[in-house]
Amino acid sequence: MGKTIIISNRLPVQLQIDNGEITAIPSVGGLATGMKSVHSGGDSLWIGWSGLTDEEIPDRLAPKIDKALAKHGSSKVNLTESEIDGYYYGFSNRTIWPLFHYFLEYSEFESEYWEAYKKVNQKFADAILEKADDGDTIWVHDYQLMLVPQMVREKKPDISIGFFLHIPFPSFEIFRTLPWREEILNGLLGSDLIGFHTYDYERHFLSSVRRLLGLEVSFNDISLDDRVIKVDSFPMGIDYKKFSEAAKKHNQNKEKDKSELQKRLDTHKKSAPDAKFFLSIDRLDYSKGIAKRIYAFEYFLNKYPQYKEKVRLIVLAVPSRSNVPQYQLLKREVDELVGRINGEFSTVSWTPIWYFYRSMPFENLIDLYTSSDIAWLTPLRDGMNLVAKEYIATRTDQTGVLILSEMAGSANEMNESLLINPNNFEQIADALHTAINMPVEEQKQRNAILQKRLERYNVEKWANDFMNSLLDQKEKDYSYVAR
Ligand code: ADQ
Repeated sequence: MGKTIIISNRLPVQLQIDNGEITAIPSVGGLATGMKSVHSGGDSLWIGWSGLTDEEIPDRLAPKIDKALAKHGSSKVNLTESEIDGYYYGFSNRTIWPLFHYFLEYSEFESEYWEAYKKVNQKFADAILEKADDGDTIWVHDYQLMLVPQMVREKKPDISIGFFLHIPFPSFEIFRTLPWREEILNGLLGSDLIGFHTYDYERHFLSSVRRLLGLEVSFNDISLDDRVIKVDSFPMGIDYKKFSEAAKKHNQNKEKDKSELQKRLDTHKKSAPDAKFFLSIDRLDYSKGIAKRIYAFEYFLNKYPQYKEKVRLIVLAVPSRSNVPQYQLLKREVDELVGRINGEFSTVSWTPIWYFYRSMPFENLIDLYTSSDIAWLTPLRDGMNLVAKEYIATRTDQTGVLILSEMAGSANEMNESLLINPNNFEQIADALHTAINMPVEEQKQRNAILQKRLERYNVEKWANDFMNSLLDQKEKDYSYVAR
């Protein structure tokens, strides 16, 4: 059996440059953790962009960087600033991201972006081809690299290629508006296995393949002249143990070991023991519905004034893609909205919204998850939403209520939460009211079921299921060709 090559826009390590010395630190993100079982030892290689453009890497440091990355089984694709502008901030995040999240009006169809996307996808494909042998297995990740499977297939027709999309695949009516729709589909069809988070995304993709390319689709197989491509759903899980154990440890912390944030949260809890914390955590992205959530909070305070001074909304927004204009506009909108609502409702002893615009260390994320009575996650569209799963995993005493948008992929597996339509303020206000008053027994019943499911379908199982399915598919393929 050959090696596995994982390929994604970013590598699973972060580079640190200190006095000319380079260190690569493994990142703690879900994908990096989930792939641990696949990306182990010497028989796997991860290819991606290092996060530094060619202009940012002094020539004398380049070999050191390569060496530091190699220690983590990683190899970088070199990209210039202008390539990152066109491929990443351009086509990936101004064309595909908004379109696939149903923000058609935000999608920019610029041929310059498309050219950069093609060029950079070819660079990633070339980086794979340079390292790949015939018996290897390639796993390509996400919307930034949709042309890579076909680019590799052209040069290595028998190699095994899997592709997983981490964001939604939109319905045919949305997807058809993309000027390069056939090219994107053909790029993906270089794979042997194409995976999505949900069955709906899978059906949308198959419908586009049938209607735009006229290919034969039977159940979830696409037949080409010489190959059969399997399309399937693999809902991504979390590193359940990491979150539940961190929460257990956190709950046993003595006063002196607590973080400043936790001490502040405790002080507020003590001063108003009946008050409830609502938690909202996302990257600052228009698809996550942050501004709407804050409007819905205002609606809730007006509809149920008895909760004034009794509830607090903690908004943690992680800075993201801040050179894209829509993200700058959103930042301004959220800043103003929080200011206006706090100005309108605050009293001497109460500020309704605590707003943090930053990334937080893992420890503080656990402080927030474990201290919040209600997690309120209402994306307008979200491929999966791992925050919802992380919140449940940290509720070691099984209390807590999750209010989750129907538009998140995770809603399919989290029926025991309170599912809402993020555009329906009436329903949201009522869900918050229900959550505040939900008996502890009911909270525990719901969370026990959710926890059992999340513990079983964790991120390692997700990665292994995908890899096993890819191996099966390749075996099936060979027998098909041999017939
Ligand atoms: P994202 O859009 O980034 O991912 P999500 O699935 O919620 O969304 O994952 C965010 C991750 O970042 C979580 O693991 C969370 O712990 C972490 N995080 C959030 N806020 C943080 C903060 N303030 N500080 C530090 N860490 C923070 C994309 C898709 C999703 C899909 C994932 C995985 O958009 O729909 O679920 O990929 O496929």
